[in-house]
Amino acid sequence: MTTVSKTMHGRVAVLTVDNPPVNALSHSVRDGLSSQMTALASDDSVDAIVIACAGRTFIAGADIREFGAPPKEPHLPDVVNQIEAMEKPVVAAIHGTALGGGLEVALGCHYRVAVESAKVGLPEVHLGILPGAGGTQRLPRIAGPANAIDAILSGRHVKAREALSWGVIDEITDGDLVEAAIATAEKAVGKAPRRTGEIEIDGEAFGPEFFAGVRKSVAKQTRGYFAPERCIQCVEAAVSMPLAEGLKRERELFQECAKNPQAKALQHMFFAERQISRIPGITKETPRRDIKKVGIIGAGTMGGGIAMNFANVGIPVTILEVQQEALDRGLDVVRKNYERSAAKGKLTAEQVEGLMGQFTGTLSYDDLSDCDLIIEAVFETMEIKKKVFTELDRVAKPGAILASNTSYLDVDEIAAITKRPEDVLGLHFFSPANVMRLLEIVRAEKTADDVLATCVDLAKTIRKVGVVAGVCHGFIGNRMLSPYGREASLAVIEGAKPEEVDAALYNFGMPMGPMTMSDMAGVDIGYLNRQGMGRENYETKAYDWVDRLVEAGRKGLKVGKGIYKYAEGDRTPQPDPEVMAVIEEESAKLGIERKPIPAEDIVERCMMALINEGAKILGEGKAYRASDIDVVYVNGYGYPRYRGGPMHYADTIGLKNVYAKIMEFQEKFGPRWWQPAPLLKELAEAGKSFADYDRENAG
Ligand code: 3H9
Repeated sequence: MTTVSKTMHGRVAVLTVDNPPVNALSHSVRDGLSSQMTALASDDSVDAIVIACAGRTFIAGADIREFGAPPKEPHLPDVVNQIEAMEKPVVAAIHGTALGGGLEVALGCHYRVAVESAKVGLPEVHLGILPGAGGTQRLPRIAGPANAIDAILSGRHVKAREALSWGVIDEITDGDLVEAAIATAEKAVGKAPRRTGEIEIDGEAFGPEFFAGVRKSVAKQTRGYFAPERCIQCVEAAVSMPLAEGLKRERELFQECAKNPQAKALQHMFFAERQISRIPGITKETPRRDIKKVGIIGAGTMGGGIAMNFANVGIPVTILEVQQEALDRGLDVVRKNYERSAAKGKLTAEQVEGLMGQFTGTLSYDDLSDCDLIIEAVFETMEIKKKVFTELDRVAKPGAILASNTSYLDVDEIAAITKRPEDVLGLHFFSPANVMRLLEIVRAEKTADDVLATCVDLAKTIRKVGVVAGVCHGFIGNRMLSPYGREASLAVIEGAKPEEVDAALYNFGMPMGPMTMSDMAGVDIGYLNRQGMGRENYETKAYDWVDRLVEAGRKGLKVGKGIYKYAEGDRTPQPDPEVMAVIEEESAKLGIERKPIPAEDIVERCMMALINEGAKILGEGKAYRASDIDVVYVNGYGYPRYRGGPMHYADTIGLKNVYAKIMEFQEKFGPRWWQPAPLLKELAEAGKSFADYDRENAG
């Protein structure tokens, strides 16, 4: 298939790349560009060349689907070098996004013309690699090392105006893009070639201190990641070496990144996040309902946060509370959140007022009668939820979608209280709801397809990562959190200190350990949950020590002490000998001889517990794909993205080994909590992976 075609416009050849959906640099595109360049170089009827793209975007990068396959010539770095070396002017005509290899091709061109809405960027770092076709050498030359390092490390999409100010774009046109590019090409004919790679960098200001500063500024957000440090080294090379040597260094470092397992994990996440909206039974043709107005029940932290998501995208919200005071307080918190953004320069005072103008407060259910979607975010008991849904059933207009933000409760039972269970589903937001990207969309037994389809689309509209889950206790995320927390807590009673457990999991890559997380969420929440469960339904050994702390008033960070203690106004957890005394007493009571537990053992137990529960969820059909579970854990629980989520991590260990480990734990710790998921056993015995399972069940 020809993906690069040529048309003549006077003496300018326009090459059009047409490789849907995003004009990725698949082999045929590289080959097409390269052979066209070779032919055009010696074609006397051609004075100049324009590279443009058909469809929605300029080239969005290398073809990620080709990664891992044996590379085929021509290689992209050679194609870019070939374009740059042309004696005839070459102009890139950019619309949509010129990303990764796409920007590298554009930087190989001698001029770049763009439309106002275009964006450019080098997002390779998000895929665990680095710009490997000269991007790390050419961008610092044209935009300066500081702008380049910002773009390469953040991977952000830089707007055309900003790129113009960096010199990356030469001209923004509001007319016809290709015509503007042709005009630029014609003007350049006869002038000396203008090659990005020949620009000299004034290295004076970019010595070791500059790079030390860069490393320091990104240390926190890049902790554990392999590629960012290599990106920095590439830009160091750009500053200190001639182009050819810099390109060689870039190649070596690119290969190092590509070989690192993180690249595979991050690329898995890229595709996993694009799979989530593929839902069995839902197609493009499935009707959608119009969501023009949203109602929220509850103006607490959760309700307010949820409401902000809709206001942010211009959907008006009515918030309901039982008392005026609570309503005022809730709206005030929302305002303060926006004002904080304004103080950081992210919003203007006018925008804050505009956003607040999207909110209407009410104390009456009747005011929700014109809402297309109503989400309740009230106290987490079935009794209260049922009361709310009975009211909603009374006031909501026909066709309104009714959603519960429950984190654990049975959505089928909630739906059954209404006369319209087909309109009911769960929309489980994560706290803080205006910040966290994850949204679990809980498909109840009777949820109508158009309700589900509407909410899957809506998740994208409000910029969430919406993953569909089935009804079960805790859905995907919280259900998996439970055995993870149990193993962490058992490690403490068996001999590890809370800070050792936290350090082990933090070093694995979690943003914080489970003990710190408990303190932050409030240790009393788990306590209350257990009180409601009955001692026979959970592992008392794991939690009696925690419950003693709660009973002694240690409810967590909010009261300045929990599993850790906290200095006034300081959120840093500090180990507390009083807590250790309680733990040691509880261990003694249980007849446990406390022994140190190596960090790897702590991590292994917690991870195996997560994976096994994930496999149960998958086997029961409560998640459609193993990769959906990965998306939940990475976006909702801070699981290190560079490990690709717990299910991908399991694949990297090998399911045979995972299964063997779980059987070993069964032997060692007893069968009560260590029953391998039937699906895990089946896959392990068949020598398959979760990725195989996803592939085989994709349809
Ligand atoms: C690179 O360039 C390396 C070089 O430096 C060096 C090499 C030596 N390849 O996101 P969407 C698919 S690394 C293959 O839903 P949007 C995507 O899977 C690359 N496929 O659309 C989806 O397929 P499906 C650096 C790709 O409008 C469909 O296109 N570039 C690629 O929301 C639509 O995608 C990047 O990292 C690709 N490169 O957003 C850019 N990109 O329909 C990655 C997309 O079957 N891409 N697909 O699910 C993006 O950021 C967004 O896709 C983009 C469009 C902003 C372009």
